[in-house]
Amino acid sequence: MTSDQVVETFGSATEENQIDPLRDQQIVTLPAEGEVWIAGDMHDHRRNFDKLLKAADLPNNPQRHLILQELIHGEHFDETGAEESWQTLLRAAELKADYSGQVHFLLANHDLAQIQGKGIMKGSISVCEAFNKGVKKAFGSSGGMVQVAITEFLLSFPLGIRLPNGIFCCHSIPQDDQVPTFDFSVFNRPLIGADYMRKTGPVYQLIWGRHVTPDGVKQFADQVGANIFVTGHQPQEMGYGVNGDQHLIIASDHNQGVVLQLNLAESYEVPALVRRLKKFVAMDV
Ligand SMILES: [Mn+2]
Repeated sequence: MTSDQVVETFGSATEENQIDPLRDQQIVTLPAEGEVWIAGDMHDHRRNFDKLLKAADLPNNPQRHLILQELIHGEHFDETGAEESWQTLLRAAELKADYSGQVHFLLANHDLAQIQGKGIMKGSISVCEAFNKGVKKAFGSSGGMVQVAITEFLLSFPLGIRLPNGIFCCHSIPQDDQVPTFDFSVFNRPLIGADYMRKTGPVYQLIWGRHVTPDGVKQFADQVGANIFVTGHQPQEMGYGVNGDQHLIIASDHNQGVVLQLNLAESYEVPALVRRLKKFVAMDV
């Protein structure tokens, strides 16, 4: 693909995110029919991503929705330190462009760091700089143009996806002490620069939250009007973690990683959700 084609693909996917008929401001609401497959953090795990797309088989399953998050910043480094997760992000953008009604994204903290060009280190390396180096390596003098298209694409991701059965998907939940002062209007209005600010911005607080307790989850759920949250963000060695009776955490970036496969017409409590988890290692595709 040429840089022009790549920019065009990211541009189409950006537009599809923005004009999504299921979207109202920063929330996408899925219909009460069909299925949804929810993936956790992917971090450029290409084997799992391949399996996911193959198994989901979107062209032959038009009733199936797919939720993706935190696709970038993985382990594919070359000898010069260029990191190449833009390739997986591009595949996801192609998928959105081709199956716009079925593919949905959630904004994650690694996306925000990449938008801002800083904020996450891996040892002494900035993963954002390594990502940009990968783009530059592939597109040379057009790298800057591609980088802008990627930034626009990441900025077009919604913050939350509401399922008709009371489940709310987002990348993370604000830490407990931020919930009482959290600006819940962030879901229902256009975003401004201050929303993304480190520590104080509600977007930042939402997607960087860690160590949230079941009490914090309950407070947040009451305000959002949800029963159960399905999030990513916190690493899960066994692929998932149960945080009280209103919060399931999933991860998709290793062999024990999982995807959550739900029927949109059914209701679930957390134990039932756990039974609907499918491990990538057990996916025979
Ligand atoms: Mn994260």
